[in-house]
Amino acid sequence: MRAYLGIGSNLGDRWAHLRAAVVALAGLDPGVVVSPVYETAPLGGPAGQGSYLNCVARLETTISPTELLRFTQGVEEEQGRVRAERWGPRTLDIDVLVIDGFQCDEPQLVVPHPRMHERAFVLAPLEDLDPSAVPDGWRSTVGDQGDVRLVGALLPPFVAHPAGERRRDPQQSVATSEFGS
Ligand code: A4P
Ligand code: MG
Repeated sequence: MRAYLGIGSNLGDRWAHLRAAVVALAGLDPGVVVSPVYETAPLGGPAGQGSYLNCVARLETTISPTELLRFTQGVEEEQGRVRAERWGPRTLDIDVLVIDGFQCDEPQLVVPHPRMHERAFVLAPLEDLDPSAVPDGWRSTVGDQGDVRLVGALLPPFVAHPAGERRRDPQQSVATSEFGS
């Protein structure tokens, strides 16, 4: 199945947390594709929390939606995610936005993500990645895009293995390929 994931961080080394998320997702699909990265004003949560870095990833996987959620929650925990309060600052948040051909409305998994249509920090990178994934009219409902600023990009954390197999290379950190503030 093809899944779109929203990735956000507003605590600690935000670039490192996004990078770790993409490296982990690449373990599921070496062909994972990632949008540019946006710096975005926090929506909701406690006053005074820092701005977010947000991006969107697209991947193909054979695991189920529930297994994908469990996987992304494990990645959040690996990055030191602490769930103190809803919409509070977080090292890493990975939301399941859309899964092609799949809908679900269970407490633990609502897909498509019920708030994505009103969030420029989701729709701007999603449209960069795949305009066809944004239903007609959604962008116009977001209104002012001023709280969303393009700041950089993560490049794929993979190198071709000599035997032709693609695998993770810890020496080839995506940090070397990033730009942004
Ligand atoms: N859950 C249900 N559906 C999903 C889904 N599609 N993807 C459940 C992921 N999780 C889903 O999530 C709470 C519960 O939602 C989980 O138990 C899961 O089973 P959480 O990650 O523990 O808590 P949360 O993220 O604080 O809550 P929530 O409601 O998911 O918040 P949102 O809607 O993700 O908003 N501002 C900016 N600028 N950028 C951001 O990225 N993110 C949020 C979080 C708020 N403000 C933001 C940003
Ligand atoms: Mg979340």
